[in-house]
Amino acid sequence: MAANSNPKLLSPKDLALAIGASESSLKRWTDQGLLVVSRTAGGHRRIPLPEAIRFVRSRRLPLVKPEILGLPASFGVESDLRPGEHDRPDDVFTDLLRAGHDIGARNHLVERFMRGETIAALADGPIRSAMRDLGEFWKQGPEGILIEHRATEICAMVIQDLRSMVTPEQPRGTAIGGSLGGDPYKLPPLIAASVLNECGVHAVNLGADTPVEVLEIAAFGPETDERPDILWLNASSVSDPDTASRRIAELAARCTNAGILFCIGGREAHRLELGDSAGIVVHDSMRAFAATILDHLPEPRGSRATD
Ligand code: B12
Repeated sequence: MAANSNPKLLSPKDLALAIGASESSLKRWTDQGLLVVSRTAGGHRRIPLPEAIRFVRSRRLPLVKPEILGLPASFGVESDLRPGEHDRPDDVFTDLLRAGHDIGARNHLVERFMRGETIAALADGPIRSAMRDLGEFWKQGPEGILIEHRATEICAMVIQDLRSMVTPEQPRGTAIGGSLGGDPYKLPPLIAASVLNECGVHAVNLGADTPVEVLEIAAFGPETDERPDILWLNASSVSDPDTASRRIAELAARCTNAGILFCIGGREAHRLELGDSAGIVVHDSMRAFAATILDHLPEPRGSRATD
């Protein structure tokens, strides 16, 4: 599977401008090994965008010119809904989604991400709790369905944005996955792929409604030049638990024999009868998933995702 081999490169001057620091501070940090740089043919320092983002997050640096890092120029601008109205930041996010405030919702999550929260933590926290609350509205009719659908699309957009910031330059492994056949839920597989990226893994997301046979072809088919290291499956909606359980158990056994880590999770994963097969790891949170992945991978050369 091809990795993203061409990330955006920043000069020390670019990054210095983005965080309002001096160029000499930047050079000192690179000399101290705090910031990993590559060199141009002429010997000039260049900082891959994911490394710049890791550095800013790890030191909680302020962003004076967020657009230099590819973040929205409106980043950090206060939304219409004042956080002071709530005790819990997760409730602010729910209100932003409920109001269809896409820019505000994006800024809210991107800011928390830049302050060090992982995508896994944001998924288990504000995203999960907002979608659970907003998921009660569909029962009230079309307006509730509007809120639910719009919130799903806003979350998908923000997760894509976050994902683009953690796409690994030199992946430590490859993964493929999606939601079960008949399962319409798109956020869990998108989040799982993003969490894998955040763990340094190149991930191909096949999205909602992916029959088990399709995953099998993706991992073992004749067209597959390289087997993935990890295969993940989301089971948010299981229509025929018996058939699904049998197929999943077969695929998991095949993965185990081939040395592929098989992971499953989702709201309805508990409905599957997967037996005690040693190869099946069932997760109920993205943080637990990240822990399994990091445990499975060889130690990274640089730093790892923080929580
Ligand atoms: C958005 C939504 C939809 C959308 C989905 C759009 C899309 N393309 O994704 C649509 C409109 C299709 C839909 C349809 C339906 N829905 Co719906 N839906 C939701 C809603 C509001 C959000 C789901 C979501 O994305 N959550 C965000 C994710 C991130 O959270 P999560 O699923 O909890 O996942 C977390 C963990 O489980 C874990 N995890 C999940 N998957 C995985 C995978 C891996 C590998 C790992 C490691 C971890 C992991 O990590 C996540 C983060 O912590 C939920 C409410 C809720 N409580 O979730 C209702 C909800 C699930 N839906 C519900 C219902 C009733 C339906 C319908 C029957 C409505 C209808 N009458 O048509 C249909 C059924 C569709 C089907 N075939 O199953 C009910 C289910 C009730 C029940 N019986 O349990 C809920 C709970 C709403 C409610 N309170 O009534 N739905």
